[in-house]
Amino acid sequence: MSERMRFVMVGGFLGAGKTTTIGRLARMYQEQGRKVGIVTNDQASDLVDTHTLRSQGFDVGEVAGACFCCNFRELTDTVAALAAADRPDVILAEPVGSCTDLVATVVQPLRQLYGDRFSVAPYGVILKPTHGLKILSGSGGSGFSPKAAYIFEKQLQEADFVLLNRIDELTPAQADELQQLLERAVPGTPILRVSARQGVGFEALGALLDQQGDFGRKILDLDYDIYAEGEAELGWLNSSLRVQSQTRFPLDAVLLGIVEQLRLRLASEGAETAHLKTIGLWEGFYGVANLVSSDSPAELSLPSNCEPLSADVVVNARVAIAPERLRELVEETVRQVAGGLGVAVEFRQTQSFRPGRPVPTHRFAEAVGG
Ligand SMILES: Nc1nc2c(ncn2[C@@H]2O[C@H](COP(=O)(O)OP(=O)(O)OP(=O)(O)O)[C@@H](O)[C@H]2O)c(=O)[nH]1
Ligand SMILES: [Mg+2]
Repeated sequence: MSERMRFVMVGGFLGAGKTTTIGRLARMYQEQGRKVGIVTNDQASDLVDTHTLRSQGFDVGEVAGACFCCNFRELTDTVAALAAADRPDVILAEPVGSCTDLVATVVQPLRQLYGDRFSVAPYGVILKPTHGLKILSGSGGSGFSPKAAYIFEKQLQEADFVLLNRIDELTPAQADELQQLLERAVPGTPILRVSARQGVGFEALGALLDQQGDFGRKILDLDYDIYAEGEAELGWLNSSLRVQSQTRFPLDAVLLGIVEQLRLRLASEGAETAHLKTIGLWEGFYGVANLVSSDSPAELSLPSNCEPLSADVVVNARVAIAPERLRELVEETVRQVAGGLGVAVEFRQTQSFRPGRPVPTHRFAEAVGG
């Protein structure tokens, strides 16, 4: 057992593929005989990602209610709780997808305050092709305002390396175009093409993450006013509910139906989706449906293939729309989809809001090495 835990944080915009990447990395580390703990993060409680990763059998701690940078203490407490239960060799951490400045507010504080406990891996950021193409080409029409696009670009600028994800669905020409845009946006930053879904490029990713050296030092020059305003343009919603019926119903149809119907409603309001995801859970079965932009299809990314009498469902939505409107649309859609399948809905808890201004616990303007 090495004396320090390896801390691997994987960043990237909302819906870029962080949770998928972390799940795959966790399996890879386990196959190498390394014990893994995962930390998820959100501005609110009821996280689809925590359920998704726990359902895969991983030990997951959750920092809910504020991002890692603004609740740094809870990040280290959550890691300590994982370590007390069954000390991991590797901690995989997923920050909120609208967060940036993570090198100054998480990587450097871990190095400078907790260097005895953690050895921090190079910081990789995932590029989301759908919005990346529009934002990096400057062609406009990403569906997000320039302030939200600013966050997207800043996230890439602090990366030690960038992962060009979803190459399974990009043509070679599209991948080349994105690579060129990235080379212009973040010159000198290594770029690795991956498919988190299929595992393409993960051996190379593992090697990048295992590197020792002078990483995690790219402290951003960041305008916190623009950052805060960009983040606040997103409507945020986390909702947990229960669905049940007298007769068995296809859980996947509920999940996909919710995402597909919301896709149509949000499109008719001209509201760009950053990530809309829903998980359904029933007795060890689970299914997940997602939408990652207005111009991609709703997708059942993990089918549950089950027909229960009841299930717990969690919906997380991050959309450029007023949070009150987002809540109405989600509630109407869930009732409509469930009703169409003869399923009753009980909403348990819903939080919807605009993220508040980020106020980091620590911000180190001077970097130290690994
Ligand atoms: N085709 C394809 N889909 C992918 C790939 N990686 C992720 N996805 C899908 O993209 C969607 C978003 O993936 P997540 O891993 O949940 O993204 P995330 O960055 O964790 O999202 P947030 O936590 O909401 O910021 C899901 O439907 C995934 O199945 C990939 O390599 N190829
Ligand atoms: Mg995630």
